Amino acid sequence: MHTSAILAQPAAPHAQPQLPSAPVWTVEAVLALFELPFADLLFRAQEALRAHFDPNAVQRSTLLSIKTGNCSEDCGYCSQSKRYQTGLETQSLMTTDEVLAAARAARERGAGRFCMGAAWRGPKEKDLPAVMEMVRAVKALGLETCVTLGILRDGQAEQLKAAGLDYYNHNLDTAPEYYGDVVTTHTYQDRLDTLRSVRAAGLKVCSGGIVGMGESRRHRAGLIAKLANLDPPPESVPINNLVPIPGTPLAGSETVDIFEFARTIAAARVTMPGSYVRLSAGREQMSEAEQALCFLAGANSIFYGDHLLTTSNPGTERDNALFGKLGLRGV
Ligand code: SAM
Ligand code: DTB
Ligand code: SF4
Repeated sequence: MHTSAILAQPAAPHAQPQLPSAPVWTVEAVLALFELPFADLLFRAQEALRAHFDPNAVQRSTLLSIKTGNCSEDCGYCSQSKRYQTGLETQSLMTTDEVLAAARAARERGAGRFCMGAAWRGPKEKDLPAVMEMVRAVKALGLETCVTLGILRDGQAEQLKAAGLDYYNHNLDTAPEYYGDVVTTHTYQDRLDTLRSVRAAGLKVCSGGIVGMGESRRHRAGLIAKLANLDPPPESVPINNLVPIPGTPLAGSETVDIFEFARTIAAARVTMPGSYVRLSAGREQMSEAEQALCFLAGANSIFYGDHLLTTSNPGTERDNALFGKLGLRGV
């Protein structure tokens, strides 16, 4: 900008004192992390983890699909889009009693947070009171609450906050320049706008993405940079490994090797050291050693319970056995 243009700016009438801004992560800087020798990257990730967390404590969230399938959107990875023949059994919105039964069972198994997901582009005004009732009821069990309902309109995040919601999950999923290859029915800017309204309502943000959708390493670095540059970064960052769903456009995507997946987790840990980084979908397809590598790379959260939304997850017995072998403590 030309100097006279700067001088021409009128002073803000009630200028706020400038807060020190968070460091900005360029895509190049995140790519440089990906390119480190593997042991160097994992060492950086462990340093970051240990500066902020008990390195052997793993946060556990249980997922429940409260409304399944028949979604208007065309997300190329998703079993729940009505545009793809995935053989999914659809289900309309559950009752609060059904949700409560699942939340009680999750609490008994040791989950600390209960996440409710709905296959909507976004909630309609008429849907929100029922979801708010579920949030109130789950919260009253002493669990942290999270919902993932899609794009929010003005005022909806505030209503959810008033019902006692702790977290809203809304993933950026990939780099901005690759998003249009994955989804065409809404935009990256729609996702960012929802994250902004969630933050403005005082909710905690859960936002991450998917690895293995045919994206490049630069795209993976671009996703991590976008998340890390949110101000503040999300408190919770789920990193999903694509679960290929037959019938979806991305079902045939090439699998990303485990070292590249672990590098993505480590890059999230180094750039967002104070956030929970969740080893999310795709654990069912990983060996114990591969999951252990992801914990070494800085993951400190998982989905806990037999089911994700429409696909399976390792059972709690298997997870408890793995935690025993690794000396990890579920929280
Ligand atoms: N409809 C809402 C939305 O799209 O925001 C909430 C539910 S949506 C299923 C939540 C997230 O699940 C997606 O953003 C994506 O990151 C993840 N997801 C969905 N299908 C997946 C798959 N097959 N493999 C890995 N992650 C998946
Ligand atoms: C997230 O990042 N992963 C979860 C949760 N947030 C909602 C969903 C994973 C879905 C995996 C495929 C399925 O079960 O349909
Ligand atoms: Fe619908 Fe969410 Fe699946 Fe996209 S990811 S098709 S918005 S349920």
